[in-house]
Amino acid sequence: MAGNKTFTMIKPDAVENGHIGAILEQINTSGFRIVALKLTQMTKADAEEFYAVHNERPFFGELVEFMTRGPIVAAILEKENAVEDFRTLIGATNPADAAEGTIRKRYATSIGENAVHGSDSDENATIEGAFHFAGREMF
Ligand code: DGI
Repeated sequence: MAGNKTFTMIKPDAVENGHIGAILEQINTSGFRIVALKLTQMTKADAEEFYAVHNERPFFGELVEFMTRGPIVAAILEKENAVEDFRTLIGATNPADAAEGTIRKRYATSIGENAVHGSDSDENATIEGAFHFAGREMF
């Protein structure tokens, strides 16, 4: 899984607010193929591991609490230049700074509850995809 794939989560806020369909539609019409997909919920241990790189940050507790409070949609996406193009599609971390038409601009509510995740490197896309999916769940 190098170069042409990325990993995403539709976060609990966007699931609660009924945006799963609209976000998947925007992902598909932007040229990404869905390789793996499921509705799941992270445990506290899952979220602490997934976001371990942030464990010294002041918002870490809040981030773990948020990401575990309800179901998420996890997906692996395929496209040329997937990681960078998907980061462009979702927009800046803080929706207030996100470009018009981006997923976070449309569906996020705050910097903490920002609707979607997108891997920040090919290496992390591989690690994060494997964290959520078994080989037989990837198509
Ligand atoms: O790669 P991103 O998701 O755009 O951003 P990141 O890797 O810097 O941070 C990961 C997540 O952590 C981000 O999507 C939301 C959360 N986060 C980042 N900065 C803040 C934050 N949450 C809160 N509450 N406050 C922050 O300043």
